[in-house]
Amino acid sequence: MQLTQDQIKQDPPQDWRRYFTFCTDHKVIGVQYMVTSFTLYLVGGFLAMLIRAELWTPDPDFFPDSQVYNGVFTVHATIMIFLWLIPMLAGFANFLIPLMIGARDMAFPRLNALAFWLIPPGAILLLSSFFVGAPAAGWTSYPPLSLMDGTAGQAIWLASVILLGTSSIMGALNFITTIWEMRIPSMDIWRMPLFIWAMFATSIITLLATPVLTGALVLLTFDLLAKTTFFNPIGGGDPVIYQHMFWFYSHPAVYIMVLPGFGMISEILPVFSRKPIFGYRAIAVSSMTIAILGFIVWAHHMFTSGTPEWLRIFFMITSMIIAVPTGIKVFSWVATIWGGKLRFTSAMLFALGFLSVFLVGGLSGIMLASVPFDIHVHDTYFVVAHLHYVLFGGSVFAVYAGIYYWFPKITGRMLNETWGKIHFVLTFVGFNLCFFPMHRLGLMGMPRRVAAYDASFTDLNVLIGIGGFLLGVSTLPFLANAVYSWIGGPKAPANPWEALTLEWTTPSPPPVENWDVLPVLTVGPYDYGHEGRDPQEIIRS
Ligand code: HEM
Ligand SMILES: [Cu+2]
Repeated sequence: MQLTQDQIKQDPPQDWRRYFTFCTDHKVIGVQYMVTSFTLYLVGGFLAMLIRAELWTPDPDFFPDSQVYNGVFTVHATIMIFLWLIPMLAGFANFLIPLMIGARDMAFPRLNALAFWLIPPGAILLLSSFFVGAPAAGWTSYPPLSLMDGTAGQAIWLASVILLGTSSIMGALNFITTIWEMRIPSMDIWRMPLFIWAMFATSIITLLATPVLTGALVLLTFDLLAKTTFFNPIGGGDPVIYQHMFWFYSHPAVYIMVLPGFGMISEILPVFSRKPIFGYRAIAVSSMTIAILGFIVWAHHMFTSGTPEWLRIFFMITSMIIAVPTGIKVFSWVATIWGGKLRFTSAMLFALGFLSVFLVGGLSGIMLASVPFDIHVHDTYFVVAHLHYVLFGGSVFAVYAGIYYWFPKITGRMLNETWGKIHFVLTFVGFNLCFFPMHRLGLMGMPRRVAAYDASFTDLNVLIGIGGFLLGVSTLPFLANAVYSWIGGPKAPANPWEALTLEWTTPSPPPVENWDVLPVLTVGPYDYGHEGRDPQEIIRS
């Protein structure tokens, strides 16, 4: 069929202006996601500084109105989950999936652009809630608390999260279809890079779990605005049903936030160890196992919600079992670096940092999975310590590792390694100083989500505050490095780290449609150190 002039698309602008358009190039969309979500990370981080300022002293003096404090931590958490980690990882997925599987774009480019363009309105909505009284019921938004006061802020929160959930469902559809249908013919599933396996598992979770959250939030919206009583006990509703629906999404969602990070770590460790990944199939299969098991552990968040004994035992056992596939990964990563020729680049440092701190979060997770222990520390700072060890120590460290690793491919420029290392040290020290003492604070009995606390907790809170502010400062060298390098850093070659996955076979940054001639798969993704296969060997011979 002959295309009419109207149907032939106008060439989109090729300079920076394309980032502000409804562009369908997966690489542009990837960068749009990453830059937007990083900006929101700074906003969420600023709110975290406000939280630490309030908790510097036992009295509610920084925010004399504690409801404002409640709004600050609610919006902080909502941003960190729905506007920073989930979209940031979607950004990596967008940029990398087609490049790693030898495709020219995503399966549904326009749906892809639409998914991104739902994020800015979601963000603006959420932040605008501060003008009408921010939502104050926590990121979990449990009824009846969320139905009590501050209707406008709560309604805005609901609209925003429903919008963002819709965006991630669209993204997941695209990722699954692209991975399944668009690999170059020579790439069977056992030659897919592990990041691709991880994104496949993640997208299945997103597709199955997010609609349940949306359902719960729509019903909550009715309760809030139309005064129905699905969850409101005053009219005979059941608030615990909301908790089940919420956690049916939100436990799997922790894997939505960490599986892509696992995938990135599996790419980075072999490159900087010059060794094949240990246990490729075990890592791939464990991602799928986590995706399945992740759906039968949710009620471990509800051990104190009056759940019957048999149910608690069931969820305690399944929660402990999920540590097995996670442990398989950690074991494989350690075995990968064991005896390798390690190169301590910034990406590698963040990957190793990830390994050490994520392990702590995994262990406190197993502790929390035990019903008697959880009843003791539920809703204390111990939980806050655990979730930051897995979400910051896990996901954020992995995101930084990924940024240092793929920045040359994305921007065509190298980041400064010295500043990268300074960034790593500040982050690692600040992180542990901020979040490790929270374990102790929780065991001592300090409740989470409060602006005022008993004076006996002051010393630890000051220490945590210092760590928190250090963590805030640690972002600055990164920010300066990223901006400066993007504008004027040294030009990046196609394959600066001598890696074997397909994204490194095209120039940095890759051209529109990725390759002039599609690459041919000649080596496996992790064939490092094999005679004649490792690019380093090839260069030497
Ligand atoms: C070994 C695996 C894990 C187990 C057994 C586990 C167990 C638990 C349990 C039982 C709680 C509830 C604590 C309470 O409220 O009393 C919890 C909270 C939490 N976990 Fe994990 N966890 C694990 C891994 C993870 C991972 C990988 C992430 C994220 C990447 C994560 C993120 C969270 C979050 C965000 C919360 C707090 C939820 C809230 O109340 O806001 N966990 N975990
Ligand atoms: Cu959970």
